[in-house]
Amino acid sequence: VEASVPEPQREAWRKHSAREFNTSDQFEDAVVRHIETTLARSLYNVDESGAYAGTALAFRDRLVIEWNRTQQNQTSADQKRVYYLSLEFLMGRALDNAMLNVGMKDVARKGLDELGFRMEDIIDQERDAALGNGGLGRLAACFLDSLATLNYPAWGYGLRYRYGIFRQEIVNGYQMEVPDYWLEFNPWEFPRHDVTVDVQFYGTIRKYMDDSGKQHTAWENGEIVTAVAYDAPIPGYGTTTTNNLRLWSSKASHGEFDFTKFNSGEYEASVADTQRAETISAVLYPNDSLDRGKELRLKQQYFWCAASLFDIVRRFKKSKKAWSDFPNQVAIQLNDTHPTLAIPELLRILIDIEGLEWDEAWSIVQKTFSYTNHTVLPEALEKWSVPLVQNLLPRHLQIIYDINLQFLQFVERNFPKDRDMLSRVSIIEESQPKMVRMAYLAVIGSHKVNGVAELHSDLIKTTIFKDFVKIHGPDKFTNVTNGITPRRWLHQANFRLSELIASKLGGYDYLNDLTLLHKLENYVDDKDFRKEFQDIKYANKLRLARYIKEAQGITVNPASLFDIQVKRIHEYKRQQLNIFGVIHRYLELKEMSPADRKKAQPRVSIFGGKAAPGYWMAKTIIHLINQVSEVVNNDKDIGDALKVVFLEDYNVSKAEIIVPASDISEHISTAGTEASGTSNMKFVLNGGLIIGTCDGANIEITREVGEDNIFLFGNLSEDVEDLRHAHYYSGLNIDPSLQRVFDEIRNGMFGDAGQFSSLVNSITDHGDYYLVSDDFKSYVETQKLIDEAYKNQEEWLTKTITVVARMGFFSSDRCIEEYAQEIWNTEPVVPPAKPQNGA
Ligand code: OX2
Repeated sequence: VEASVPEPQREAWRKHSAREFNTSDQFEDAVVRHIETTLARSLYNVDESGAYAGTALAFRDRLVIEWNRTQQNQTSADQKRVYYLSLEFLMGRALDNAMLNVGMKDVARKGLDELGFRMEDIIDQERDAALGNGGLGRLAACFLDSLATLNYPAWGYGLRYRYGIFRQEIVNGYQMEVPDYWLEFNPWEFPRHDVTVDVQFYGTIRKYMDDSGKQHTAWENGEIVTAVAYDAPIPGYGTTTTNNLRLWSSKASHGEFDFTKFNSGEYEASVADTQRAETISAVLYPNDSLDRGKELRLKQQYFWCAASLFDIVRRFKKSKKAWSDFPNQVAIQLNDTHPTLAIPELLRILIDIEGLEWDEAWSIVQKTFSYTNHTVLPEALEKWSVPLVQNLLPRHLQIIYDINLQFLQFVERNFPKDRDMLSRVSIIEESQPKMVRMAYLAVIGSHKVNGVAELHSDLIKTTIFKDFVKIHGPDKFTNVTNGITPRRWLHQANFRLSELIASKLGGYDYLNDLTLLHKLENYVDDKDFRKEFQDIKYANKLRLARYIKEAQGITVNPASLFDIQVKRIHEYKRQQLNIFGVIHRYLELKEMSPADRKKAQPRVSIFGGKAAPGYWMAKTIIHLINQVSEVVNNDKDIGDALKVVFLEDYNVSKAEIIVPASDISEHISTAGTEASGTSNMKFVLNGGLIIGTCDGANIEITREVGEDNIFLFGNLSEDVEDLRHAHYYSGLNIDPSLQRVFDEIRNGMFGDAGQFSSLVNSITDHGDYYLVSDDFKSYVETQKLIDEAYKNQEEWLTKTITVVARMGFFSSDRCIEEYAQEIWNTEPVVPPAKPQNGA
């Protein structure tokens, strides 16, 4: 560690070193001091937002102390670091998490109470950090929590979007997008104006020879944009390890505006440059599992990869180690193909700037990178047009061509008989225009490629990467089934349940070793335990019911069966199957006698999720759900038998209220389309059962909890292709009950039928790609089984306790251990002991 203060003065530093609060009294000191000095407010004008700010700043101080210590300690430990490159980090709120991770929530609650505030109201003041779309971004956030908790030296690298995912408003049943300006007050980030990187775009290539006759390539005359680092501390649970999340913000390289231009009268041009530069990190692309091929997106990707790589290389070079040591010091995980440009970028740095030969550079690159694939959906596999890359990143395109040449020569030597192989596996697709296939580049440039659940990891080996298994051998491909952090998704979201579990397991150790949950099975017959478990579920449903009333104005009975589907709206996730099922239920209820209707199991169908702004079919599905909600909820015949709710603006903090309140949650994607899913794990961990297809992690959840404790239905992934083929050649078999649903929609039961024709026709006339008609019957039958099962509350309770006890496998801690051992080859760093003087 480089020293800056000479030894004789260090004693003074140690004496005055910042101190952490430990008691509620010290906590109050810190809060009041921040409110009075940092915020310049006082007891005469402090509201809840002020109290939130004071509390956040008090905890921030604590985190910063641990963070500095962790970073120093990790640097001197000199071990391999992990860098998790992700264009999305869906962090949600930080305060509650910080309080629980450092174990000071009770202290803070007491302090806030003494200062005149309620903890829950203060927590509620914080805005979500919503720098992600869905599962991929939330997985990155869970991984950061686990990496810190397990004491791995790890950094996240991403973009600091000025606008995160849009806020969703429902107006007349339609989704409207409103910008999410989340940075107004963000106490969790630290601008590092001294940590900047100049990133180049466009420009030209010059080849030249040095005095010794060696060939060089220079990339010159481009446009420069500056990346500024913003750091956020990531505290581990029950450890002092506090890792770093570094997000890059873009700004013009000449500062606020270009004085030369300004002075020569080109005021507007000077401002326009600034804006163009700042646009790069301005907005998160709101597409989940969809690639749109837009230049600004490619700019974002390169800007972030170049800044991160420069930073990583700069850190490595300080160690003065040989380049061959680079992969022993650095592991870079590519979260999907979004950061794939990091591969040619590292080659460019090593060859063009550091002067390494190709072979040595390439070997370093392959040992450094590994790649996680999250989808087999063709529309989500990134491809960039060659002319676009050529213009924006001319040197990288050359390098990509060089990689491809070497690779194809290797393939040709090894598979001389398979003549089509070369065009199938080429990084360059020979289309009009030519395209760069990013997933192939990611596979070729990495030493390991993983899928995110067993079925998915098998599927990538037999579909999109089939040829690469032959070429590189099967060992390059592996599986790491996704997981979730039990800290946020149980301890924080469902504190009473966490407390109950701790009371039986003898403490909170299970939060660091989720497999300990299995001991709960000893209590399935324990009367008091059962009662408390059931009461907690009811209280969580009551909390959600209150929220539904407050947010949507709909009254729901918490004694009803709560059936929840919250996730991005996508045809493959099949919210349309769910809402058609709801309509079917409604029609059946309408036909019943009032006496029979009274006997029917009351249900609340709850939906939530955003549609990509340009995805019309998804928006139509949202509209249909809202129209059905309108009709059903206002039908006097129906009453409590059925309620339909669309919860506006689903996000992480709302998930923390929704997830603990489910009886049933829906994970009903067409088999083979959902790579894993992670909310399925969250719901079960909180004592909800699943209705689901044999897809993604549902399969492994079934294996763990037992077939009797999950409601599976629908066709299997191996049959999907044949069914699609049959639709095409022999037409569909539409079940009469589904036909009825379509008839009523077409007759205008839910408003103007024209609004929904594209949705219905996609099934009846356009091949039903997602197999809604094939799975409808078994879906509806399975829902009936659920109604029946729910009537026996004692058996239901036994199931829900049993599944919680069997969820130990799905902790993101387990994922991180697998990545560390199988992919990164890294070890934890023992956190430093706390200094004795209380500082
Ligand atoms: C999602 C997948 O759709 C989901 O199944 C998975 O659980 C999650 O990633 C985390 O692995 N964009 N989002 C995803 O894939 C892509 C592409």
